[in-house]
Amino acid sequence: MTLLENILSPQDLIGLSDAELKNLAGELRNRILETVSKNGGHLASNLGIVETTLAIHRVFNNPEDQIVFDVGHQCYTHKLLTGRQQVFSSLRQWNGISGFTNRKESDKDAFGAGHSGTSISAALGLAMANQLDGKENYVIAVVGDGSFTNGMIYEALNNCNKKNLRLIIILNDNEMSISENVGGLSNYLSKIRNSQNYFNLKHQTQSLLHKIPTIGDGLIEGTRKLKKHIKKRVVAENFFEHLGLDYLGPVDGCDLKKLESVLSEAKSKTNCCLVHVHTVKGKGYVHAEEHPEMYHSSGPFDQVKGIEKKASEDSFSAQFGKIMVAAANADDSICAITAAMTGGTGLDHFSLTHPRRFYDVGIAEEHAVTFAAGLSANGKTPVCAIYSTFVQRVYDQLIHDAAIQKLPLIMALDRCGLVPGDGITHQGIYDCSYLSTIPGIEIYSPETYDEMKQSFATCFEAPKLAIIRYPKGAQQQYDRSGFNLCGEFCYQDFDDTGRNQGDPEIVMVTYGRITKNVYEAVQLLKANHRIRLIKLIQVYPLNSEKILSLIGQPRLVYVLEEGIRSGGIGEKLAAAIAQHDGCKPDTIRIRAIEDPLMEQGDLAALDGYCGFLPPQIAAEIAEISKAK
Ligand SMILES: Cc1ncc(C[n+]2csc(CCOP(=O)(O)OP(=O)(O)O)c2C)c(N)n1
Repeated sequence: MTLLENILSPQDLIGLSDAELKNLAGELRNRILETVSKNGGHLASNLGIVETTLAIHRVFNNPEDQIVFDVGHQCYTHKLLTGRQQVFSSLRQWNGISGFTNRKESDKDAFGAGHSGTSISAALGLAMANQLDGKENYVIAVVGDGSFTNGMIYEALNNCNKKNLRLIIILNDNEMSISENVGGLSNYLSKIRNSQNYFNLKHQTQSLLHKIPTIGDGLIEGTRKLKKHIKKRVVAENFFEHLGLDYLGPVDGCDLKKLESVLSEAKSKTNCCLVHVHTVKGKGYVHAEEHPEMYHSSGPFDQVKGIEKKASEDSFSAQFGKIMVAAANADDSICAITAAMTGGTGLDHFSLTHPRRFYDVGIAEEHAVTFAAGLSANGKTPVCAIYSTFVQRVYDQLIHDAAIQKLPLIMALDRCGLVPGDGITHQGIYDCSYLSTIPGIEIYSPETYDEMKQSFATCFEAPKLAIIRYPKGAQQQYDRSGFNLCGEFCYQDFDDTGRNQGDPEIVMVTYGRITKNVYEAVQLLKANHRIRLIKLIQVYPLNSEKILSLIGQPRLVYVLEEGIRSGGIGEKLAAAIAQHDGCKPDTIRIRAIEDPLMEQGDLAALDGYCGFLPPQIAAEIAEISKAK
């Protein structure tokens, strides 16, 4: 039996010897590596934080003391120590456990996450609630240095200057976001790390100051002044202390003993205390230590060989990168902006070929968009590349800083639609609904690389506030040769009924990745039904006249949308039909995402859950047709 198998709860960590703890850390790393290499996941961040998590669980009493992990992608050791060993092999799989913290999964996950920068606000709320209830439990927020580039972190820190709040912030500084961390804060943290001796000196001086006795009335004032003077000369405060927090560190994140000692000291502080821990991303797996960015988040790979480097051009992200480089070569007003996702959005090559017009602003989507609007106001053509799920944060910036000011701005939305693996917090299924409410916006949802290229060309030609949205991965493969292109959409008629009686009985409307599923459903139906399949490329605003005249008067209009139903393109089309005199179908059905709170899984599982698999679509249509 391994040591890890004996750890059924954090209480089992108490009483382990130093040697046993060291072995346990090794076992945890092996288990994480073994699982991530099979299922995919966030390897490097998790390997780096093993000892820190062990120390937290030895010093604090979870779940009474609550731990809030920022982003939540680095919580694997926490899951393994808190009763989830048996199910750990189901990490990120359908009906399995989440790759992030999740309140539904365990009461040991005090707060769920997936998006960066929320931990300190949430932890402060938890701690305040405890204080109101007279509880003495601690709340511990664990935040990476990458996430410290987030505006919300500072909004929360600004509120942490309260006395007797049992809140401890652990800054997990591995010098990396997904790629190298950026900006002034990253430089500042490196300065703090490099002044280790200075902080040791500060620590010693502070202890000494406490020991100076204040004897006699006359001496009291003098001693106070002396203390103040020494403090000013030797014990300069850092940024966190200026905000009213206590600061401890930097402490070596591989040294369990030191970590435990510093965390115990943090418990004794009356101010909110920030503990600065220096860790190594990828620790213990040589491939990940050498290439932490590559192992930040990955699919399955061979443990011995590591991830094979292949220059894949076959993805929407890679195509976007190529489009941007070509466009910037031809037009020197074009700029690219990313919020800490250079590799994920396909902008690596752009960052090298056009470094002056490339901006990685850190995990700061709100800032990215307003910054881009500023570039736009002074004549540049900014393209902001952000994942659909993270664009949820920039609704106000798009309205307030782009739309109202009538500033052209192109948003390249990656990972739209259903996203496998990461789960509930990462689905790109809301964007069409809420972004279509922004005045003057245009939304394109290309299904192919050619359509993507054309969408960008249209937006570059006549700059506007536009969204170009596309899915994770590669373009779907199937025979599209029968489609007729009509500008903003294309269509194809199918009829193997032999009846050849003119207009289609069923019109199916869809867009994006899911078109292939609809196309395959049509193949199952076309022997019995005359069908017209319309694929939208520009999904908003709809060219209603053109589309509605093509829809005509069928028995059924069936819209399939890989997004939430409420406010989606399907509902907009249904409203347009209702107001149109010429387009009068007997029935309109919308199949869209009804339950956006679905958990993680692969694409087939997610499609199946939503009723998007071709046989499911065909069966639904056959059923509706039978009832008519
Ligand atoms: C709002 C938001 N933007 C982008 C991301 C994608 N993302 C996930 S982890 C990460 C880097 C986090 O860096 P850090 O906090 O230092 O943690 P580390 O992985 O280095 O431990 C990013 C950019 C996200 N989760 N949330």
